[in-house]
Amino acid sequence: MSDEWFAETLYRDYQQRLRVSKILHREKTAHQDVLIFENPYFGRVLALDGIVQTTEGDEFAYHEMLVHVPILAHGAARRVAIVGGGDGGALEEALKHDVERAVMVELDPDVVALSRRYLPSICGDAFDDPRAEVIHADGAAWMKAADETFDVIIVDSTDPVGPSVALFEQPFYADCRDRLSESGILVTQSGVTFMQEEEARNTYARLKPLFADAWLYLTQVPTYGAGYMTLGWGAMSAEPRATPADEIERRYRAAGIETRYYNPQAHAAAFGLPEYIRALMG
Ligand code: AG3
Repeated sequence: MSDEWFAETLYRDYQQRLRVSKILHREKTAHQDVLIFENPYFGRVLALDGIVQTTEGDEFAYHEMLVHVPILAHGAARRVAIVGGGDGGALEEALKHDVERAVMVELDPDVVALSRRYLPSICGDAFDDPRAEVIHADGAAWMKAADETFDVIIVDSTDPVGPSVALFEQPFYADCRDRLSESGILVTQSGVTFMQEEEARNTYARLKPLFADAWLYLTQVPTYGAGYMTLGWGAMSAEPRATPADEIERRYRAAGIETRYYNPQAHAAAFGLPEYIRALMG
C-alpha cells in the first residue's frame, strides 16, 4: 500500500486526507491545477486546486441530489442548463430524464477532456449524447448574454475561491432567474454548511429576494467532509417544492431511473433542515 497521501486544505482548522494509491494525471491548465488519482476506498478522485470535486465512490450522493430533485420537482423539464460540472456527472444524470436539450457551460476544456479520459464511470456517454451541448465559457458571462430559457438551471461549481466567485453573487442568480421558464428552478452548490456557514447564509439571502420560493436542501457527500452540504433552491413558483409525495413517486417511477441516494423519501426529507442551518437563514 502506498504511503502517499493527498491532503485537502479547504476548511480552516480541519483537514481531510485520502490515500493516493496511484496518480493518473497531474496538470496545470490555463484555469486551475488538476489532479486525478486513485484511492483504494473511493476509486478515482478528481481534485481541482487541491480540493476534492468528485470521486467514483460517492459522486452519486452529490450528482443525484443536485439533478433529480429539481427535475422531478419540476415535472416537465425539457431544457436544462448546467453551469460548471466539467466532470460530466451532473450532465449524465440530467440526460437520464426525457429532456430535449442539456447545455453545459464549463470554463475549463481540459477538465472535460480529462474527465472523458479518466472518469468514464462518472460521465458515461453524456458528452456524446445528441441532446447535450458543451460550451466552454465563463458561466456568469454566458448566462448574462444568453437568450434562451430553461426549465432547470443547475450550478455545479467549485468553491467560491478562484474562478467560481461570480457564480455565488446575486447578479448571476438574477441572470439565471431571467432565463428560467414560468415554473423554472435554479439549484446551486452552496458548500458544506458546518464549515462554510457564509456560503449557505449568503446563498439563501441572495436567492430570497429574487425568487417566489427560495430555500436550501441537503445532501451528504462523504468526501466533501464535515457534515451536510446544502444546495441552494430558487424557484419561480412555490409549486415544485410543494409537490405531493405520491406525485414525486409517480414521476420517479415514470422516469425509470436507477439511483443510489435519491428516492422520493430522500427528496422530501432533504428540505427538512437542521436547526443550525435554519438559524443561518434568519
Ligand atoms: N462541485 C462541488 C465541489 C464542492 C467541494 N467543496 C467542498 N467540499 N466544500 C464539484 C463538481 C462535481 N461535479
